[in-house]
Amino acid sequence: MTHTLSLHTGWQFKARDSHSSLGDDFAADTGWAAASVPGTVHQDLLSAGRIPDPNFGLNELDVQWVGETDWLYRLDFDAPALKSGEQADLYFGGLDTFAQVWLNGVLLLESENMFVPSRVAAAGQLREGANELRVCFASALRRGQEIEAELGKRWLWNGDSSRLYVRKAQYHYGWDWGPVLMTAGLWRSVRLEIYAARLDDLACAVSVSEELKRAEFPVSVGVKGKLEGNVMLELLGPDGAAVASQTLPAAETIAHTFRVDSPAIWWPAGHGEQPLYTVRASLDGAGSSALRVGVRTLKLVQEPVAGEEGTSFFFEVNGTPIFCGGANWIPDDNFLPRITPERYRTRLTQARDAHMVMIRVWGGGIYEDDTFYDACDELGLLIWQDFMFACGMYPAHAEFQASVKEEAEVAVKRLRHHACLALWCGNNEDYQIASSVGAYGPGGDERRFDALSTYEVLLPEVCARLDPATPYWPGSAYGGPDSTAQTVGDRHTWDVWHSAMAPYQDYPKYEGRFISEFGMQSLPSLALLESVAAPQERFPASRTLEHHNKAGDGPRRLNVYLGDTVPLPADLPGYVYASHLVQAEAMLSAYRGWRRRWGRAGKRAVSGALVWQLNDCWPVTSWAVIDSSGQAKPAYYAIKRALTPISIGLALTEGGAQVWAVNGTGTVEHLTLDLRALTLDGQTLSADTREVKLAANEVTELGQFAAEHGAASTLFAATLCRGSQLISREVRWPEPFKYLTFPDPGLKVETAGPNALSLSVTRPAKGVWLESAPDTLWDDNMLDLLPGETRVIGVQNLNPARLSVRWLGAEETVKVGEYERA
Ligand code: BMA
Repeated sequence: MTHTLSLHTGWQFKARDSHSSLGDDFAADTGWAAASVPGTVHQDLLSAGRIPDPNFGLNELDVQWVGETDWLYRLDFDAPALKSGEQADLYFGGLDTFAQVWLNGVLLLESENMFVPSRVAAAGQLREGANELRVCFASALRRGQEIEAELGKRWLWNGDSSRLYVRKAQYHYGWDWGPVLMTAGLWRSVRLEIYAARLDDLACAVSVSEELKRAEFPVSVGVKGKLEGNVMLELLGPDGAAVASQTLPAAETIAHTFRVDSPAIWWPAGHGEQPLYTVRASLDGAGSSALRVGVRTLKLVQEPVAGEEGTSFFFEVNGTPIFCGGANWIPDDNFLPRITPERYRTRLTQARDAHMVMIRVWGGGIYEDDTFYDACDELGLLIWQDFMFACGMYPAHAEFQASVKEEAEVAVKRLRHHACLALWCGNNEDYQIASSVGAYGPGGDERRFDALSTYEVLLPEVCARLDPATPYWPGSAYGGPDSTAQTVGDRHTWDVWHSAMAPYQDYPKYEGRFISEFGMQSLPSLALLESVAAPQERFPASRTLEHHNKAGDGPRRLNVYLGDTVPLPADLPGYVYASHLVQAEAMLSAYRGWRRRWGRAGKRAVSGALVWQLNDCWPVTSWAVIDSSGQAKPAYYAIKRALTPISIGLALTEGGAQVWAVNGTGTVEHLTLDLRALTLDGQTLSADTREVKLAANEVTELGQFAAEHGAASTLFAATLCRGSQLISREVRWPEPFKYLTFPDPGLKVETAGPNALSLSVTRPAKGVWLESAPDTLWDDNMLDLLPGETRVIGVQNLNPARLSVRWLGAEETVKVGEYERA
């Protein structure tokens, strides 16, 4: 029987005292405090009251010493006597980062890569009864800087340059949205396993015939230790019922293929269900191990785009091309062990609820926890998985590559069975930085691009060997020699915000075949901001506000986009609102414009748009559409509207507006299109209603809507309905908004049942933003309202007493009750 002893309680930690020997330091009676495992030293210092909360004010600056210090961890634990033939392994899920581990005074392990778990045979050192486990973490910052001093400084964007030599989550060194918090500690689980035999490396690369009629589940598993007794392999259906089983004598490797006719098929969110089968292996008396797998085909299709240059870049699942609206994911906290499975699920559910189907796990973070990918399997979110390299000219000396190879093998083996996994990707923007320093692209000297061998030889070899069914892509962005290519590969569209600071209205011009990054900064929610900035540190000029914007030129660029778009705000709530409105408008422009280019079969010109970024790791002004308290910003609702399965679009032209609709469903749709042109104070100028037919999984152009009274003073509204059911709606105002005079809309907010509010106006209102409690959830928000219509908005956790509203042109945020009484 396997006996597993979780080693999570009873740990202590202290700062290493360099004046005493390591032995004396570990044996010291004083200086120790309780430590959390899994945990980080910052969490432990916080709970011991020894550091202030780094998320508040400028505190981050005061805790930098933590990352420059070496830390000791110790645990005394009892172990049972080993029986004859038994082995004992110590298992460390993750050590952050330069760690040495001793058991009863014997050095058992040295580890330098936080992404690689360690399993060490401990039987030789383990004692019956009391045992002493000791761990020393050297400062990753100092160790990295020593290596850098020896091997040379290398180019990078973001963080201390020594990070390029250290296999530690790169965002810990600070990023243009994240603080410098150099954690250390036992960040994933720790346990002692005692066994005569145990199962290892359970795998199942499900495959299914093209017509989805017949699935194969080739299960394999290894047995370590004594090869006695039997292994039972089982396949359970999505309902948990047994489908098939096979018992085989224990051997070093056991394999058996289950075949299933008419299997339940796994689909991305919005395209079908997410049934998951379970494969389970059980070894007589030694427990079991299981994986959940989904049956689906997945291809990355790069084919000609009719009438255009280059090739498409779309994902086809079960033979259906999928437009991948979605987002980039960064670690949801600076202190990784604080992210619970529930928090992962909440954040990912928010993404799914906004009609996103793809999440990119960005290369400056971590290979996420199993529970993250489990949630994506269940929610139907496809995963674009980067390997953990970001914005740097990484080294490729033998020792470094050996560590990378081990890291990649561990990651691929752990994640390859997930139905959600759509792509392995070599790195984030390393081709871009190589181009920028003349080491890649036309005229570039590729001999200076050491890591090319990592992205084009090492990683593809690991993927081809261990997960041949999942496509591999060298980098994000990547499109051959031109690192900003628009007609091949994926593209990071930073022409808006970074580089040229192009107007967000121009997003459609800066398309790519698949836009894997683009974004617009905004402030976090007002409530979150107020919780981390002292009252005198809030507005207008404040060190705290600027400190909580990590992009060097962030506050300046943000002000340019605000100044281009809206009258300059007069107070903090106005500033938050203005930045939210601009971000939401930018998202609409990008998602609507690019999705219009989804085209049709043979002409998939743009096939995905992943916003930079879904989430935040601390309270900050950033490109995130959900702040670190979990509150969705207005941009979130804008994206949700633009990605709704059937969506109407309007683009302003000199003479009026162009109209189109995207039908992302698999069926032909017959709907009613209603077009209206209005004056800014709401008089109808012209109206048109017609029946439209929208082909399945295509974009249909619906013609031009003329502005008879001049586009500069006309509001355009388009609505798609199925009978009386509203399917999609778009309103376009003349831009820039800052020149418009907005009349008081005469807004009425009424209760419409237990979980709904109804909204109506007597004059048009732009950007109506409802707020209540921080945990209030809205179906839709940041609305454009027109006279003559009533909008019903679903809402959960509404606190009516705190319900407030603001719109563009309002002088302040007003409590709903007070506004209506006035
Ligand atoms: C991207 C990302 C990040 C960065 C973001 C915003 O390219 O890959 O490196 O945070 O831009 O600048």
